[in-house]
Amino acid sequence: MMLTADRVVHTTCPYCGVGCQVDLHLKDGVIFRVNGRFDNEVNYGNLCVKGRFGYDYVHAPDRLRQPLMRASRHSDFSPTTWDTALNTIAQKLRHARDTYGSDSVAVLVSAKCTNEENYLLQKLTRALLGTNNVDHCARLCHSSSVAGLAITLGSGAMTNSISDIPQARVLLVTGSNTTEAHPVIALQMKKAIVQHGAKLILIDPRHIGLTEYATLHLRIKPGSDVAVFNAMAHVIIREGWTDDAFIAARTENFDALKEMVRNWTPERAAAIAEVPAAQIVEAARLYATSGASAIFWAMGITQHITGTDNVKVLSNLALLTGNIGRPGTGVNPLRGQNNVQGACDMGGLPNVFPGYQPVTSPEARQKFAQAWAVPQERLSDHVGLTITEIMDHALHGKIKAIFIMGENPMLSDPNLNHVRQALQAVDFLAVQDIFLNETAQMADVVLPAVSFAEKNGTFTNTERRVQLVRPALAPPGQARQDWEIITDLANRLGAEWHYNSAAEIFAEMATVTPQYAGISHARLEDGGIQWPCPTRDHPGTPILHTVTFTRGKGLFEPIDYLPPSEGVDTEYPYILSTGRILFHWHGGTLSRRSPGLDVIAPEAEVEIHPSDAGRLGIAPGDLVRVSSRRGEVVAAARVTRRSPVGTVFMTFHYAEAAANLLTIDAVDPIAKIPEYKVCAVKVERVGREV
Ligand SMILES: Nc1nc2c(c(=O)[nH]1)N[C@H]1C(S)=C(S)[C@@H](COP(=O)(O)OP(=O)(O)OC[C@H]3O[C@@H](n4cnc5c(=O)[nH]c(N)nc54)[C@H](O)[C@@H]3O)O[C@H]1N2
Ligand SMILES: Nc1nc2c(c(=O)[nH]1)N[C@H]1C(S)=C(S)[C@@H](COP(=O)(O)OP(=O)(O)OC[C@H]3O[C@@H](n4cnc5c(=O)[nH]c(N)nc54)[C@H](O)[C@@H]3O)O[C@H]1N2
Ligand code: SF4
Ligand SMILES: [Mo]
Repeated sequence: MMLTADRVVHTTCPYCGVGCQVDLHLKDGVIFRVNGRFDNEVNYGNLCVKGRFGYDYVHAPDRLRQPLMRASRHSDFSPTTWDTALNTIAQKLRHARDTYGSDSVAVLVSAKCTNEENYLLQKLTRALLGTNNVDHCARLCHSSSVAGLAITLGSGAMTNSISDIPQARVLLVTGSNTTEAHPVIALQMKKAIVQHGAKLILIDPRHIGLTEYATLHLRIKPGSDVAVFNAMAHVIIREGWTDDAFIAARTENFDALKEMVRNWTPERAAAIAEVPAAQIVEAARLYATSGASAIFWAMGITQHITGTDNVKVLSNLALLTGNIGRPGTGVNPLRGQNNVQGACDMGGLPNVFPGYQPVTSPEARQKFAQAWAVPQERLSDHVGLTITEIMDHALHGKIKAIFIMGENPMLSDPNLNHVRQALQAVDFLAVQDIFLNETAQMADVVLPAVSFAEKNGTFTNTERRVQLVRPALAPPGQARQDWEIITDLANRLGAEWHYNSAAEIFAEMATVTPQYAGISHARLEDGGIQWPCPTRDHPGTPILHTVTFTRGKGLFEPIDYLPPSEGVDTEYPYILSTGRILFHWHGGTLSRRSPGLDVIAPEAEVEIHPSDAGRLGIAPGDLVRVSSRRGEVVAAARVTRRSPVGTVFMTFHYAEAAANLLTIDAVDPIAKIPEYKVCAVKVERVGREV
């Protein structure tokens, strides 16, 4: 029987940075069907399995419905009133600020929350707590893309649009398992290849979905990217495949790059990356000579101690060949969370106000002090701490209180035993979430917020497109809008904020954020707009850097190769690589509460190559213990050629076999992103699954 909907609500998918437009079909207050919308240039009617079947979490019986508090970390949570919960948080934050100084407090904003919510929470942190200790999961994700591209081009976002992908002649996809992590973008890639004859160069250690579509797949050793891309630059210069007019007109520092890559022969890189030199030459030829080549990357590039370096060497390739600023080209970091682009744009980072205006700039501080009606001395003039630094400082007693909105470091940060100690060490931890996630379970106070389906606001997708989120349901129990909670807390910290709606918050944000200046909720009713959008009549910007770069000239950065922080040895002889599968989302808080998804991938697996499995006496389905210098987990063996010999792969989707107990907290020196993609482990068979 076909159900007829009481109501259909047009909104934005809450999972990934593609930002698919969906219609939620509601019957008796339940989302019973979800369709992709055709009236946009993001998903053209398509959705992936999460966007179509991943919504049960909204109706989950264990949604947070009332504020929770406990007397001590050893006692159980009890329900409390909003008044008591918010007064307690305000009192504890004020106490830490006034006793130990503003920089003893840290706040995590949320890439799952709206622009409006993130704008308000960073404003609270800066204007009322007086610290720049505000960060979020972008640190763990594309901080190296933002840092690397800010240096080479002047701005760190995806340069081109999703709709532009079929115009590329060559796609260079590296460190992105696009079919599983950005499935609807992968459809555009397949369209370019299958319908328009584009060629795909895939550079990735693992055999992934896109391998079937690749002209060339370089299965490089994890962590060898700089060597490979330097060698491609070497070949491009040696063979005269450079775009000399572009280099002369639009770039600087070419001679230094030329000098650096002179000795990076394909043979030298081949020895490090363990791929044939001829493949590197062929990749360079295809990329440089197509006329329109676009680069796409994600975590395989960014999550290394050389993450920023990896991004810079990719940027070098685009600048060498003039593959930027035109349709079908560009440097395209595929952003992960639904609103991680927006959370960065809103200043949810320790070094910048909204719109990437540096906290160290006196002019910027003056501007924001005026806009926020606070004395300029209140706004801290130094860069705050990153997530990874916040945890270190907590452990050493320098961070006393942490407020976390919509993030789950107890599953997503590296080296979880260290994170647990850090969160246990703080005097006060408050969490604002829609579930009692692993981090909330350690908190003193937990505030119930509402999900995307119960709220109004905007998300900014990976191609910088700002899109509306519209409410379909009433909040469960006493749960409140994230922006209302933040406003209420701000007022208990001494502010006098009077916001009546998300649209009003957006309007204030747009006055201080140049990229968003021309956008309003009213304009977005007709469809998303890509920033920069400086004025009310500006149509938005589908391609960045068409005439000049944000920094003026594009900067070549000569970079040398460095190996990963932890090499394998006789005790820990395998490389552990971690990442994602199609059906689950990060720590599983949302996707594992959606039976339609969980039933397909119910348990943690360790991908291991048949020759390694054979040597270790492991059969498919056996339980294996994976251990590193930091911890151990037990999961089922999946014997497969997907991962190369010597590398095992795990997802971090399963709390009961949390991969981040194993990962290393070594970070990139500039972006401070952890090296999730390489650490050393040992693997042992522990028995047979029952
Ligand atoms: N289903 C699903 N989709 C998601 C998410 C999710 O949890 N589940 N999360 C979202 C988020 S926040 C993000 S950031 C994105 C991430 O999207 P991806 O980065 O595509 O996801 P990962 O699984 O981390 O895949 C990284 C890829 O890098 C490769 N790789 C590993 N090491 C190296 C290396 O040293 N060099 C190179 N060149 N490649 C390497 C891996 O083999 C893998 O193919 O996905 C988003 N989409
Ligand atoms: N080993 C390993 N670890 C990794 C990675 C990896 O590749 N390997 N990738 C890293 C990357 S790229 C990322 S982005 C991080 C992701 O790390 P997290 O951001 O910590 O992961 P999520 O599980 O998405 O957490 C989101 C939280 O937001 C809550 N939430 C959802 N909607 C709302 C809302 O509307 N309001 C509020 N208040 N809360 C809400 C959810 O319940 C959940 O608790 O993980 C990182 N960790
Ligand atoms: S591709 Fe991303 S935005 Fe689109 S339906 Fe899937 S999870 Fe949602
Ligand atoms: Mo991410």
